[in-house]
Amino acid sequence: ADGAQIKQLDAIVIGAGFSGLYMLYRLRELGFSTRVYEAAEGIGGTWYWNRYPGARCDSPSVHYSYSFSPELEQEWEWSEKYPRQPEILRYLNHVADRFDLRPAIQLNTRVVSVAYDDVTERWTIQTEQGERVSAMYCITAVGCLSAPNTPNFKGLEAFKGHIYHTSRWPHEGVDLSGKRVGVIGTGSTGIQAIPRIAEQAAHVTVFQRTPNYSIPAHNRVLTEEEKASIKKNYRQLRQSDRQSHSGLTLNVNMRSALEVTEEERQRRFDEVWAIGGLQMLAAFSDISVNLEANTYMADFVRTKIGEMIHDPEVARLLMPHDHPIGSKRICIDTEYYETYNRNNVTLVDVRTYPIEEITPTGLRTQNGEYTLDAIVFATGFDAMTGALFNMNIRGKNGQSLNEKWAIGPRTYLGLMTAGFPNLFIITGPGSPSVLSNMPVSIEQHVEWISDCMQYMREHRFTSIEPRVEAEDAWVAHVNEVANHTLFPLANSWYIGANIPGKPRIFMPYVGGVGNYRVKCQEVADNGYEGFRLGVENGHESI
Ligand code: NA7
Repeated sequence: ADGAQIKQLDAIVIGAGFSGLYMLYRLRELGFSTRVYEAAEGIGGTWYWNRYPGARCDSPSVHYSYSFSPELEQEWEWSEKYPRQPEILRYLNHVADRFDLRPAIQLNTRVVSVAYDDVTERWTIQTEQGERVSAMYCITAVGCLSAPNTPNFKGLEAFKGHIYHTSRWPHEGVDLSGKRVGVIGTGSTGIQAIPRIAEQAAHVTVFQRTPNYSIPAHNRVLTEEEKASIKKNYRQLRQSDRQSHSGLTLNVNMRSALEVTEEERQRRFDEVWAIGGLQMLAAFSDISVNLEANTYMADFVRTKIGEMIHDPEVARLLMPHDHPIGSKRICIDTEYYETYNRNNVTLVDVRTYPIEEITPTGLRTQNGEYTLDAIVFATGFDAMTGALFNMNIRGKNGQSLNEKWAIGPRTYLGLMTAGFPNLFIITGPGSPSVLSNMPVSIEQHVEWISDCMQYMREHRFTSIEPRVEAEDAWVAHVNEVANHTLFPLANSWYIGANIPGKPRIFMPYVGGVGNYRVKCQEVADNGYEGFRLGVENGHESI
């Protein structure tokens, strides 16, 4: 296509999940011509794709929602404390309809390249269908956990049964009744799916490499009184979420686990266990920073596991010992451990006896062969960078993002990366995103980006990118903050450890959502300190 045929826009947004929908809404309000490109057949992002049995959010529904529209808050009804995937997807579809977003969203359109033109100083995307579109701004809203990780086991293609990945679960659903099902993976996803699959299948064999700590959700239906009280207090609740450490208001105990008596510690652990969910890690102030404090809690959870599981050998296998609690994403479950007491569930340790191959009729570990009709991969994602790398992004001088980030992602504030002017990354590496309640982080990013675009329009700037020094300082800061916590002690996807060959760099910012918000605002208030702002073809900076 020649230049004349290329659609020209102010902004291209890639992805129509929580981020892309709100980005579109804001830019439309500000009068920027914007179009959203989405690979899926429908909107919803994470909640479009992850339809496996038991899929549910770990943040309470009232916190896991948009705050930008008080009317939306008042009219939408959440049915349960923790929302199920279909309910979140319905919510996002409601948002798209209510704010008339659909006309600007192009579905079934995978972006395969994103390139900056040094001469026109514009971005051009190309879609899988060959369509090319050009814009002054390109905004990625592709999510942090969206590129599936499917380990390349020997023999995979020869398997005669069905293979499923939890994040690509068939929309028509899957009938597993009467089937012998293998599940690989015991992260958040496996832990949610296994109990539901076990209710259906003839037999479930769980292949576990690393046990995780899982806390009961104690999910339940919200009462009418609770719903009314939430609706009355939304402004206060949002304010406190924005200022909180994790984007979720928890009842944080400011005392150290080391300064209380054994009885008091036990009492507090029992209390948070009974509340369930993410509240667990707020039991004491130092669970995520002090190994001794952390070990008290890890011991408590291991004891709970021991109490729940009838077979002592299975209980032993389910108890994590290789990482501090919370240093990998803590899991939240509904009847996970109890499921291992069923007589149609077998736990197989593939740490001691690794998976050797998939055979036409099942799966073989170093310890023996398991006959299976279906295999479910609950093996997670190439987190934070995978979806960005899949789009072949090229910035100034044709530099590829994949090359620039080959030894680890480099951003300033998680929002932009030097050499890629006017490319904004929503919830990028170096931002608190994946360590937080996502909608709160997403709204903050979207608002920062749209404020920045508005500022540039008002001041007639045409380009913005981080100064290299500012980016280097931010990367160093992200690492330094992480090193004050126990996070680097785990082989987690936060650190790229789940993907063979991926550089081991701690990617998210653990400094807290509230502090991060203040920092981003200061940068903006100081005329976008640390960024280079330019005028058309002038490269003038302030
Ligand atoms: P996770 O948390 O990355 O879990 C993936 C699981 O799959 C985990 O238990 C892995 O074991 C296991 N896995 C991955 N590769 C293999 C191989 N090759 N062999 C055996 N086992 C393997 O992904 P989830 O989808 O559960 O959750 C991702 C996030 O989504 C979650 O944290 C929430 O934020 C939402 P490992 O621990 O690597 O030994």
